Amino acid sequence: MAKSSSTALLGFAVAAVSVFSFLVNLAQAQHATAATDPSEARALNSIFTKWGISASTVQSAGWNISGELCSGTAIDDTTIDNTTYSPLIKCTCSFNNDTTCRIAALKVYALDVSGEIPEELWTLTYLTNLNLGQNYLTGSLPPAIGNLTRMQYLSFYINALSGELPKELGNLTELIELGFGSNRFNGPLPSELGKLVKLEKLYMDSSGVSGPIPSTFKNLINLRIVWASDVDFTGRIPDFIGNWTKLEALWFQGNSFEGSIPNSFSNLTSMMRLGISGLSNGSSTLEFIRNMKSLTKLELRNDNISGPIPSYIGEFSGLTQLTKHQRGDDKGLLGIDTKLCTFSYLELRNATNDFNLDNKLGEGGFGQVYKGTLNDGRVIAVKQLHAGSHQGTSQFINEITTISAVQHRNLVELYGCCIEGDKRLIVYEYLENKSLDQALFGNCLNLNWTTRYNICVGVARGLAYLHEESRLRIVHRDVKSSNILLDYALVPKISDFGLAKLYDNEKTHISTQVAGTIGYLAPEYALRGSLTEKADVFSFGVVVLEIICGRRNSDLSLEEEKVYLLEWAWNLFENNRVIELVDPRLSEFNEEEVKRIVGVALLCTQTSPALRPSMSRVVAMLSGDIEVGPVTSRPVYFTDWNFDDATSLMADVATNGANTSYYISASTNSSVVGSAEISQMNSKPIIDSSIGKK
Ligand SMILES: *[C@@H]1O[C@H](CO)[C@@H](O)[C@H](O)[C@H]1NC(C)=O
Ligand SMILES: *[C@@H]1O[C@H](CO)[C@@H](O)[C@H](O)[C@H]1NC(C)=O
Ligand SMILES: *[C@@H]1O[C@H](CO)[C@@H](O)[C@H](O)[C@H]1NC(C)=O
Ligand SMILES: *[C@@H]1O[C@H](CO)[C@@H](O)[C@H](O)[C@H]1NC(C)=O
Ligand SMILES: *[C@@H]1O[C@H](CO)[C@@H](O)[C@H](O)[C@H]1NC(C)=O
Ligand SMILES: *[C@@H]1O[C@H](CO)[C@@H](O)[C@H](O)[C@H]1NC(C)=O
Ligand SMILES: *[C@@H]1O[C@H](CO)[C@@H](O)[C@H](O)[C@H]1NC(C)=O
Ligand SMILES: *[C@@H]1O[C@H](CO)[C@@H](O)[C@H](O)[C@H]1NC(C)=O
Ligand SMILES: *[C@@H]1O[C@H](CO)[C@@H](O)[C@H](O)[C@H]1NC(C)=O
Ligand SMILES: *[C@@H]1O[C@H](CO)[C@@H](O)[C@H](O)[C@H]1NC(C)=O
Ligand SMILES: *[C@@H]1O[C@H](CO)[C@@H](O)[C@H](O)[C@H]1NC(C)=O
Ligand SMILES: CC(=O)N[C@H]1CO[C@H](CO)[C@@H](O)[C@@H]1O
Repeated sequence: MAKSSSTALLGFAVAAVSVFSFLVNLAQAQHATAATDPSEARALNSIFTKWGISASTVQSAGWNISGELCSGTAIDDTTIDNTTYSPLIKCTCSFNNDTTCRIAALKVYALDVSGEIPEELWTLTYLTNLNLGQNYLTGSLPPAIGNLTRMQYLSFYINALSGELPKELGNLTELIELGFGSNRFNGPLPSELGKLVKLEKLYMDSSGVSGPIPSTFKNLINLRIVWASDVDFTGRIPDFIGNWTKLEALWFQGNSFEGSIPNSFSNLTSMMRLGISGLSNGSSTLEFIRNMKSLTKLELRNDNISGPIPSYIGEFSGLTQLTKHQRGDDKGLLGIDTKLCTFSYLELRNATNDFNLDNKLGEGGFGQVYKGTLNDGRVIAVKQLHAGSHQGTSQFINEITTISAVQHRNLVELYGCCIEGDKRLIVYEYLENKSLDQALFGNCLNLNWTTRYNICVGVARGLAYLHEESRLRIVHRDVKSSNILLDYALVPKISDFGLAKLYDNEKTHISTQVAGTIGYLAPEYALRGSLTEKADVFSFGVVVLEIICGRRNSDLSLEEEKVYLLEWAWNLFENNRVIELVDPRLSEFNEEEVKRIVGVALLCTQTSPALRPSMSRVVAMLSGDIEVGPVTSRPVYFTDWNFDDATSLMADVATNGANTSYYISASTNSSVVGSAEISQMNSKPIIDSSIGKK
């Protein structure tokens, strides 16, 4: 440890006189009317150096720091929250009577910065606003964080921070907002957090903490928004929450609470959005909502709610969503036995202009997707299941329950759904830039190398979250380019959870029904029905190759040696020619990154699931935090499986688009590949061949 920190200091000294000297130009600063405190400038310099944030990154964010750090956007009247620039600082120059400026706000948001938080950060004691959200920060939060006592807005949301939360967080008594959700912390919430009496917003969902909510939290009566889903909170939901009378939103879904919903909740008259799920060992009635006249969304699932929906609910004019589910009997998964009433069919028909073909966005798994605009102006994507779709109600419910139980930047967001008669519709956020396969193979977007690289990292993060970080461990089972959507900023979002399955990392599930898409299916799963999260890792590897090469995983129109992407990639890899894989449309790319990514893709597609890395390791490898391990064995592709009719199978798939999700009923016998009957879960019957006669 001591050795590495002295190396870091040396690195700083070298950097300070070369690339990063622009940050601290004291000679120039003397002419300015207000100058940044030199020790703060040095600290920031050092932090940015360690995080690999360069002068050009800063420049393109509209922050000109040649010369004086506290100038330009760092001192204009925006806040770090209402500009899109990142990284950015804000200075305040009004301390004492001197003209020294201090760093009052620091934003390093969504920059994919990785590594630990440099200790210099804890010397910036004038900070009131620190946003390090959506990066890949690792390591723990040290007690020194307690030195930043002026802090009002603090966010570490969506990172990979670990360890226990330091009790010194309780020293930050000016805090108004605190976000540490979507991280890998462990241990309890420190009782000292109860000292944060000014706190109004607390985001701690999927943070990894556990145990009971400390009794000191009774003091947090200024809380307005609390996100606490997907956290292993135990014990009863505390009665004192009924004293948080300013609460407008409270999310307690997927916790381990027991008992009932406290009666004191009836005092939460400002509540607008409330979700509670998975309360074991208790029973509640809906009586507590009597005075919640401002409710717009109420979601109660598996809470053993009894009694009728009260008649006064009609007076709740803002209530657009009431979801009341009870435990189902399917795969231990959250179940539904009542209708979701979120959007009416009529409303969605209206929104999509009667499912007008002009509004059709594409073909999702099992159904068509339309763009729509609701009366309130919100733009949505609506998936309408085919009348003849084989996706049954259970897959439909599966999709809704799975996706509503998870939340991540790289997963598509569910807005709601509608079942009316035999009509089944799912409503998602609308994503401007369509699907990855349309971008890659449809020539509609020109994705440059940086964008492609970021898409690989984003998809990897979404999967790492599903597999390792969310409390529900989920295998997606249908990872493919057409199931990855791109938002306005080309951030990838995984969609289509119709085939998703909960899994238990201790066990390999053997199933008789294999589901997925040919070309992306992991061999052990396709042949033996043996399912772990490593099946997704395989599919991810295939998608990555498609991203690099800008072509589908199989394409019969290409020269023979290129038809099967995995095979071609492996041949080039063996001959040290992987650069030839790169999409010819890319005029610029980074050769080192190409080699790294291809290495990762080949590791992910190893035949033995044990040789495939976990998705968190994939993220680390893609970010360059750890070395890409050795790729040892040639990946298996359909052509290697000795199917009697493998060629005709591939031909069928290729001509009809290798893009459709299938169910395959396979033998569970693991030593012999039994006859597997493939039937398509789509209206067009294409393939009806027997595979697997070894
Ligand atoms: C940035 O600041 C330097 C020094 O104050 C100045 O010379 C330069 O013109 C500025 N650049 C821009 C783009 O504003
Ligand atoms: C940003 O917020 C500050 C403080 O609320 C306000 O004064 C300023 O006008 C806002 N700027 C923009 C560009 O919205
Ligand atoms: C600032 O200057 C004023 C006027 O000279 C003086 O009264 C005041 O005490 C000074 N404040 C500080 C914090 O030094
Ligand atoms: C935190 O503050 C204490 C007391 O002011 C000081 O001794 C310590 O060095 C500070 N820690 C850091 C990391 O700045
Ligand atoms: C900071 O927090 C620690 C642990 O809760 C406590 O012992 C210490 O007194 C606090 N320091 C200050 C200045 O409040
Ligand atoms: C709620 O606040 C009141 C008034 O401060 C207090 O008397 C009561 O004990 C609190 N309830 C709980 C459950 O903490
Ligand atoms: C609601 O708050 C009032 C006033 O603080 C208190 O008397 C009452 O007991 C609370 N109701 C419940 C059900 O806790
Ligand atoms: C259920 O609640 C009862 C009474 O509070 C308690 O004795 C029992 O241990 C609880 N069971 C479980 C499984 O939590
Ligand atoms: C559900 O609530 C009913 C009372 O409404 C109770 O009899 C039953 O034991 C509860 N079930 C569980 C699993 O707690
Ligand atoms: C359908 O749209 C029209 C206007 O475009 C609106 O007046 C009507 O209320 C809408 N109906 C529903 C059910 O949303
Ligand atoms: C790559 O494309 C993105 C999005 O279109 C764009 O913001 C970025 O500047 C491009 N990068 C390069 C190096 O061209
Ligand atoms: C690269 C590209 O075409 N991006 C588009 C994504 O969507 C936004 C919003 O519609 C467009 O402005 C971009 O041009």
